Order: sequence, then C-alpha cells, then structure tokens
Amino acid sequence: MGVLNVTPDSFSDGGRFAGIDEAVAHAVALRDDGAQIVDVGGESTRPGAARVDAETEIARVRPVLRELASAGVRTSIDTTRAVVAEAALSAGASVVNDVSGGLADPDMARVVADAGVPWVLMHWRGHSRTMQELATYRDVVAEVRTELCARVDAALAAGVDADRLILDPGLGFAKRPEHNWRLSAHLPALVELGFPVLVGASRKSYLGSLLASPDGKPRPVDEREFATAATSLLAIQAGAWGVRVHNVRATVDALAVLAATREAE
Ligand code: PMM
Repeated sequence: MGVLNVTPDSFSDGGRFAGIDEAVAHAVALRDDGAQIVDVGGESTRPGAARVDAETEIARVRPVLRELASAGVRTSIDTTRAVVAEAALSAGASVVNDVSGGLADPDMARVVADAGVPWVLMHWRGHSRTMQELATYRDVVAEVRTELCARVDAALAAGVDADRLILDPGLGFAKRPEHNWRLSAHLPALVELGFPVLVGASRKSYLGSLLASPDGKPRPVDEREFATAATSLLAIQAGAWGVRVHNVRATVDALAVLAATREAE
C-alpha cells in the first residue's frame, strides 16, 4: 500500500502533493513502483495535528480519487469519518482505511456494511491532539489485541462481513517507541487472530529516534527509507498481509529479497 497524503501538514510528506496534478502523478508513480493500492488521505493524523472539517477533507480527496479511478489505480480512503468514506467510495475508492477502527464515527460501520468493501480497523485510542497521553499500557500486545477484537465484534454486529476486515496495530498512534517495537516483535499475536494484518511503520518517529545522531537529533523523515524497508521485510516475514509505505520501490525491493529467499528454502 502506497501513501498519498493530500494534506498541507502530514508529518512525512505534508504539502508536497496538495495540487491535484501532483497528487495524481505521484499515485501513478507509486502504482508503477508496485503498490497494489494507493491510500489517499485528506486529514493529517500526525501526533498533535489539528482537525479539518469534513467538507475540506472531501474537497481534498474527491478530485484525486476520481482521476485515479479513471487512471485504473486502486485506492483506499484514509479517513475516520463516515461522510468522507461515503463520498470517497462514490468517487472510486474501493477500501476504507479507518485509523480509529470505527471508534471515531458511529456511522462508519453502516457505510462500510452497505458498500461491502474491505475495512482496515487500526488500533486507536483518541484523536491526534491527545493520543500520546493515552499511551499507557501494562502489556501493550495483549491490550492492543483485546481492543482490536472489540472493534471486530462491533463491526460484525453492525453487519460487516468478517472476510472484509483487515487489522492494523496502529504503530505510533497512542504508542511510545517501546510500544511500537514490542508490537512489531509480537506481530504473530495479531496475525493468529485470522484476519489480514496491515502494518504502517513507514518513516515514523520511532525510526527517527532509533537512527538519531550521536548528539540525539532524530534522523530526518526523508532519511528513514532503509529502516522502513527493513520494517516491511520483518512485518511480511512475521505474517503481515500488507505494509503501508511512502517509498514503494524500497519496500518492493526488500520483499523481492524475502520472496527469493523463501523460494530457495
Ligand atoms: N499511519 C498513518 C496514517 N494512516 N493507516 C493505517 N492503516 N496504518 C497506519 O499506521 C497509518 C495509517 C500516519 O502516517 P502518515 O502521516 O505518514 O500518513
């Protein structure tokens, strides 16, 4: 899954693809690099980010989704709002990627059930402004697993088919670096629930901290690609179904190494 943020303020690529033509060209390039789906978002989920209203979010994503549908690029809509998901699906998106796992908007389950599309349920505890205060766990793996199972139960109760659900540990969302590492190390605990698992580690700040300079400066966002490719390889090796990344080529190369190694077993 390639990332296309059509926002002026996303943490890794904010402002770069705010124009429709630039956004479409970038999404086509992600597809040509090997992305099977391009995830289009119109609201930044960066820790501390302020929210935009639904009209602004729709105005950002709709024209891009329409163009991508005519260019034959498969898209998901990255939103927590049912009204945005609905507009995006009618503009050509075919997957809903909801970082709140259905918690932010009680109407989301109905929209997804009616449309019959795949729904990514990410682990989430609150909106960006406050989420880092919610990063308290006794056993992060067990708690994320239990909280995701509750989202699955809610989705099924709302009439969404089990085979449409995809789970995501939500790295960086109400998680401190040690939580992200622990979840990555114990990914099989989510995989064994039997749903496809998506992992979004790309360029996240815990990688910047890992690769900090000797004086403690985090590695800049656009210099985290090798580490991101390593996270992709480890996630797929641990049984993930997909990875959400900004630089598709680096991940595709890393996964080619994994595939060739597995074939030679
Ligand atoms: N991370 C971000 C946004 N959307 N969706 C899913 N399913 N999983 C993630 O980890 C995730 C996401 C934040 O990253 P960005 O600002 O680079 O898009």
